[in-house]
Amino acid sequence: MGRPNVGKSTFLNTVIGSKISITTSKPQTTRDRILGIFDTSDAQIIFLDTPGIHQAGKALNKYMVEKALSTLSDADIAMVMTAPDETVELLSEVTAYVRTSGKEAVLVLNKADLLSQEDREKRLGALAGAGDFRSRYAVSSLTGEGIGELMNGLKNLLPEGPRFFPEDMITDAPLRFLCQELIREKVFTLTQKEIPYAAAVEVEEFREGEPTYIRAAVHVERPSQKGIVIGAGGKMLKEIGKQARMDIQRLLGTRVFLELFVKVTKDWTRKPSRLKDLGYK
Ligand SMILES: Nc1nc2c(ncn2[C@@H]2O[C@H](COP(=O)(O)OP(=O)(O)OP(=O)(O)O)[C@@H](O)[C@H]2O)c(=O)[nH]1
Ligand SMILES: [Mg+2]
Repeated sequence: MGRPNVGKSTFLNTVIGSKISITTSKPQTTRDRILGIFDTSDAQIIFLDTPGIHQAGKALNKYMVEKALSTLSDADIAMVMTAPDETVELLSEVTAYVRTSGKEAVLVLNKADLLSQEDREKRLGALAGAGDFRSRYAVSSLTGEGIGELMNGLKNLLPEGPRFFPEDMITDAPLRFLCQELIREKVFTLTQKEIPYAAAVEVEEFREGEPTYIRAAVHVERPSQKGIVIGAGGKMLKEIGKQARMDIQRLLGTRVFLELFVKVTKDWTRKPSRLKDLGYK
């Protein structure tokens, strides 16, 4: 759990050792719960990545925050993630929900690589004032620093029980969903202003093979946005497709033929029924 952009999804990918959750430098990237399975000889820890907690106006944003909260209610421990530039006030928006849930919480200051050793302790000490934490850690999801210590701490807090998933499984997300997210990641990074927040991706056809054939639609809210996503002479859509295809090939281990379209689904971020149609349910 945490505010947008603190590095929750980057952390998940680092711990799992594979890109299962998309990450960008823009806030509100993650829109769903993404499950990652960490498995070692003596423990299996299921990490649940969530959308960042924020003040939600539109139906899509409400969906995201509700997703984060319903995921919290499924968890044994709330791992509250923060970053050096956060304040106690911002973090309190997250810890208020954690308190209501009654879950045990640990505080994780991510992006510790941006701070000196001395400043890490100071920031952790100050931010810990936002909640009631069993323990606190400073980590870097980019360098991996501090993550071993955190994992040991989590192991000690978790209840004993059998493995929930097979040892070699890393996520419960279907390939189709992962491909859709990789395409969305490219839309998010390559477009600007309101476009990333007005876009959803829907895989319409997925035929595994050599090459794997994927046809996907990028949904935007208005005709003017469609033009931007396509770009002059189709340049933008081509670049989105090129970058997504490379990531999808890596994921699937096959060559990929990716066909992308742009569709206008008027005001989909504001209409709960449209959200459902686009897979946010
Ligand atoms: N320096 C540094 N940057 C990081 C670290 N972890 C993540 N980042 C960067 O922070 C940005 C946000 O990362 P995400 O993993 O997408 O953040 P998030 O918390 O999942 O964001 P939302 O999905 O929007 O809630 C990206 O540009 C990452 O590269 C870290 O440990 N150190
Ligand atoms: Mg994320």
